[in-house]
Amino acid sequence: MKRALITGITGQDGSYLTELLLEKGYKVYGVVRRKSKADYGTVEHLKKDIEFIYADMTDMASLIRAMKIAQPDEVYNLAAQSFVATSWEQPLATAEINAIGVTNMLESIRVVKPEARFYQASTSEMFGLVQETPQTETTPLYPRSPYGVAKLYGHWITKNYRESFQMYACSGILFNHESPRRGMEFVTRKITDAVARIKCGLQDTLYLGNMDAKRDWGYAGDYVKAMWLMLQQKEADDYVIASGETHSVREFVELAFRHAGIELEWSGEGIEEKGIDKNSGKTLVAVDQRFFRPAEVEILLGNPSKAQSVLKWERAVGFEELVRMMTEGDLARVSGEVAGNGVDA
Ligand code: NAP
Ligand code: G4F
Repeated sequence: MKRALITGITGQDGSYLTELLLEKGYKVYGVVRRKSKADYGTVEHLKKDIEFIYADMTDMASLIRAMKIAQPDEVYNLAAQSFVATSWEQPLATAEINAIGVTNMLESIRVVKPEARFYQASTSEMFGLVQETPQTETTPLYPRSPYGVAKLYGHWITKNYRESFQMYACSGILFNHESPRRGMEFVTRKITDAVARIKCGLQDTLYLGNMDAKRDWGYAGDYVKAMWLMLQQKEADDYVIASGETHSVREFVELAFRHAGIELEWSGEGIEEKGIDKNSGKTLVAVDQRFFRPAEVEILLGNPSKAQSVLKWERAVGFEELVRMMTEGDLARVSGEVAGNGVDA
């Protein structure tokens, strides 16, 4: 039985990766942080199948302890302060977790079990002010947020440990991936949750920032398969994982409302732009300056050719299907809550 240690197991990707590894017969160990109220996040439903270890990316002693307990064949480092907007509010904590935390994990592996295979959750946010389109493994990096800068360190320290100590250490440069388990503050989930709340009469308007931003969005369940594949190769390497399509935030909004049976038409520009319900004439979407970022990543578009040819990785879920899955998930959840609370939807 193979053994895996997953940091960030309570997050979106942690849950899909755990399901995949359990299906493959792994023994799964998950790093969790101590909280005032026990909370297993997205893996609540898998609690009985996981061995949890209390540790923190900023505390190397705790990671060494986690390595000693788990004795893993594979380590998946998914833990991060992953919300880009927060990285301007907490740049030092972001660096401690997303940059130094990676070295803490790599050193812990070196001390306890250097032959363990290591996956680092790198990100398309490192491309930032993109230097070429589409982005590949060789595109120059130009991060635009404290999050992106910290992840760039994590990316390079992973490469450096591979080259310095011959460790099997890979970085997956993953483009945005979403799901019904996505955190509520990320734009896709914020949209699908708002669509459901508006549909159920619990919210009037969805306020967003830059709707011109374009992202290469895929489904998290597809992307965790690539993480696993990266650790099954003969040689460690880095791979771009992307859908190869880019869509604006505005397109995502339109499609999510359409799945809920609401057609929008747009009026105004910039901060005055509004999404209006064609039927009722009500303003359902508006712009709020507070959601703009100090520096923006305007467009991301990845080229996953290397992963397709070497790893034989393919995504199964396309953009429309992803939006449908997330909107339906939130519609079911919110309408269930409304029914449960006795509120008339
Ligand atoms: P997520 O849902 O925000 O999950 C982050 C996880 O990290 C949570 O389990 C969180 O634990 C844990 N964590 C945060 N700080 C920690 C610390 N100091 N010590 C230990 N654990 C800590 O993120 P995700 O979307 O699953 O993404 C997984 C990884 O992929 C992240 O590294 C992210 O930066 C990267 N990534 C994500 C995407 C994407 O589109 N989703 C794209 C590229 C790269 P708590 O539950 O205790 O908060
Ligand atoms: O959903 P987002 O917050 O994701 P972002 O910044 O692209 O980061 C995500 O993907 C990265 C991979 O590229 C990961 F590394 C990272 O951990 C995270 O998972 O924002 C997407 C876009 C941005 O351009 C943002 O400015 O949506 C724009 N946006 C417009 N209005 C908004 C909003 N984003 C949020 N969160 N909230 C808004 O109201």
